[in-house]
Amino acid sequence: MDVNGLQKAQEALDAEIKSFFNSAPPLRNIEDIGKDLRKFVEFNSPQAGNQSARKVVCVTSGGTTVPLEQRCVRYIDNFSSGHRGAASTEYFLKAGYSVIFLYRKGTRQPYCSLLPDDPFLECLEFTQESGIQARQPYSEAVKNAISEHHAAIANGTLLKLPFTTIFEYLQMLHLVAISMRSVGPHALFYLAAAVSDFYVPWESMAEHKIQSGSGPLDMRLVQVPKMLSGLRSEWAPMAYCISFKLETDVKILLEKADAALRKYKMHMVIANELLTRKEEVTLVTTNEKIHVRRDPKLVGDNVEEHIVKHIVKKHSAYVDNFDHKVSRA
Ligand code: PAZ
Repeated sequence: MDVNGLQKAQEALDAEIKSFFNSAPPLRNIEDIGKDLRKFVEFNSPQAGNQSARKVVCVTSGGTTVPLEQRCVRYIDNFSSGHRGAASTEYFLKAGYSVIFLYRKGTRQPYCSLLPDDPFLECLEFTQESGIQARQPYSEAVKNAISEHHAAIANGTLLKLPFTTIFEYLQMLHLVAISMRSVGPHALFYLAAAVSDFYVPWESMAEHKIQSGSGPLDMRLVQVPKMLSGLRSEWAPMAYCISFKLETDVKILLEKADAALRKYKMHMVIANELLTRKEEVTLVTTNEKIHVRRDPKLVGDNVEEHIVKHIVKKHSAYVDNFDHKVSRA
C-alpha cells in the first residue's frame, strides 16, 4: 500500500474506533474507576523521590461477552477461563511489579489456583466454638490465598478491575492505558484476555429480549475495530506491549503471530494453541522466537512462571535502552 493508501486506512480505523466509543453504553462506575486508577498509578509512578515506585503491568484476563440485546438476556461468550492472567499476575507481583488486573467478572483469580471451584462452601466450615474457619485439607491454601491477596491490595501493588462486555473491556483498557502514561517505559501491557472479534453495535441492537416466535434469527455482527495500534501509537506510546495470539491450527500459528507483531507494532506476541496452551507457548519478537514449555515432571511448574521470567528480562532491557537514549539526548 502506498502512503496515501496507508493514511486512508488509518483514517478509516480512527473513525471506526471513535464510533465504537461514541456509541458504547457509558461505564456505570467510570468516576470510581478513574479515581482508583489515579491513586494506584501515582503511588507507583517513577517520579523523583518516590520510594514506592515500581514497574506497572496491566494484565488483561478472561473473555469479553457480546450482548445481543440492550436489556441483555442473551450474549455470545468464549472459552477463556482467566487462568493465564491470574497465574501471570502472581508471578509479576513476585517479580516486583505492581499489577492492574483487568479481568472478566467470575473468572480465575490470583492466589486461588489451589482452591476448589466453590471455595466459599467447600473450604469453610462452621463450628459452635470458633464460628467460621478453614477446613482441612484446604486450610493452608486458604491462609496463603487470603494473606497474599490482602498484602498485595494493602501494599498498593494490586488493583483489580472487573469487566463483562466488550464495551466495558475496551473502555476500561483505554482508561487504564491513558492513566499509565506517566509510568513511561516502566509500563507494560500483557494482553491475555480473549477479546471478541465481532459485536452488535449498540444502536442496532434490539432493546428488549429477542422473541423466538418469528423463525430463524438473522443477525449481523460487525468487526470490533482493532485497538492495538491505537494502544501502541496513542494511548500509551512509551509502554512495552505484549499481545497473545490463539489459534487451533498450529500450522498457521507462528505466521499469524508474526503478522500481528508487524501489523500492530507489538514488542512481543505470545503464540499459543488452544489444547496445549497450559503446556507451551512461543514468545515472538522481531528478532527471535523463544519456545517456552513447562516441565511436566516438576509438580507445580507453570508455563506462566517461565513466560514472566523472559518478559521481565526483555522489559528491563527495554527500559535500560530507553534511559540510555534519554541520557544521550
Ligand atoms: O484464559 P485461559 O487461561 O483459559 O486462556 C488463555 C488465552 C488462550 C485466552 C490467552 O493465552 C490468549 O491467547 N489470549 C488471546 C486470545 C486471542 O484473542 O487470540
